[in-house]
Amino acid sequence: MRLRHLIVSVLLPLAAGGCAGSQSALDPQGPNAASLAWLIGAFTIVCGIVWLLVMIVVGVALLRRRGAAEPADTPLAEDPGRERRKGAVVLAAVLATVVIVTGLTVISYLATHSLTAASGEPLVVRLRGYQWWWEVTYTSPSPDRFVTSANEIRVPVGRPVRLELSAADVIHSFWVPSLAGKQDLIPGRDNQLTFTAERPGIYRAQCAEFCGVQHARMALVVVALPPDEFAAWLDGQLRDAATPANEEEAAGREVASGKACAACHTIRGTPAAGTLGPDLTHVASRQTIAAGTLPTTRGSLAAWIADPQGVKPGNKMPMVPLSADELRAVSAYMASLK
Ligand code: HEC
Ligand SMILES: [Cu+2]
Repeated sequence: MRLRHLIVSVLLPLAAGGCAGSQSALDPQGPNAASLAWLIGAFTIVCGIVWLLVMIVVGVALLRRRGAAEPADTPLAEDPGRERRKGAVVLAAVLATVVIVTGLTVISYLATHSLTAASGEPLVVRLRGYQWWWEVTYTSPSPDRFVTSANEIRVPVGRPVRLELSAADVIHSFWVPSLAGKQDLIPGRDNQLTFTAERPGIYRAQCAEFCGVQHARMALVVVALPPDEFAAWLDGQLRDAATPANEEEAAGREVASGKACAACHTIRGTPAAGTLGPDLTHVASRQTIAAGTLPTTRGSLAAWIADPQGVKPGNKMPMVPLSADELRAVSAYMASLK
């Protein structure tokens, strides 16, 4: 009874604990993540078997010694047959070790190799890490089709995506466990990561290298879309910011281009052209603001603009003093930037 309780209490958390979902290396949604999941599975099984064998041999040795102790007065007595058997066992163990270690090295080399392999023309996306948000730039063979966004990467299903990783300030690390392995973003060094999403879906990523006070609130989502939906979305992103539909939004645009906001943020089609913060041209089309901190709604935009330091203490956006009317107008305008 007690043993059963023990087994259940050990296995249940393992079975229930975070093995699936939108951020799990054990629930791969693309070939790159699948090869890593396969690798960890193979390592776990092989090492588990080795551990079990060692434990069995140790157990047998402990039990047998009691009965078969050699007479104390002849410690050097030789039994040629027994010596030969011992030698054979040691040789077999050494050979098995060599085979296992070599095998594991080869499969891990092959799996690592497959991480940068891509079939077909990849979509190249530049990902730049800032304290504490992600700048995302979609590149294209024609320079007038570059688009900058933040904290969200949209990708077409089935097409390889090559991320070109860089960092503006400190070392960050990009990890989207459902789709790929982990890769660092290092100031002054360009890294790459390739992945393919096989199914439409939303996959969560997280900065995986401690990068300062708001490291935990530096998330990102990868949204995988059918290719035609992706193309339509990209065309929409290429357009300038939506023109205000009413007086309130027009007043909000005045605030965004007249106040300090414009020094840090770009809103294409308006005078705002700063580059210290996320591009806001289509901010309302993204799922979250402040790198996964809040869902994008008019209310959370207002809460953020009114007091960014209260929402995400220490982040690099200062509170810009606004009147109640200005705050209402600018958040209405932000919410209209689909
Ligand atoms: C000194 C530069 C600076 C100023 C001034 C500034 N911001 Fe920001 N803003 C930032 C930074 C940096 C972030 C990213 C913060 C983070 O997520 O850590 C940000 C984030 C945002 C976001 C969320 C965007 C997203 O996609 O996550 C909005 C919306 C925003 N700012 C609007 C404004 C408005 C409106 C003003 C003016 C009232 C303003 N900002 C003034 C630097 C600035
Ligand atoms: Cu980071």
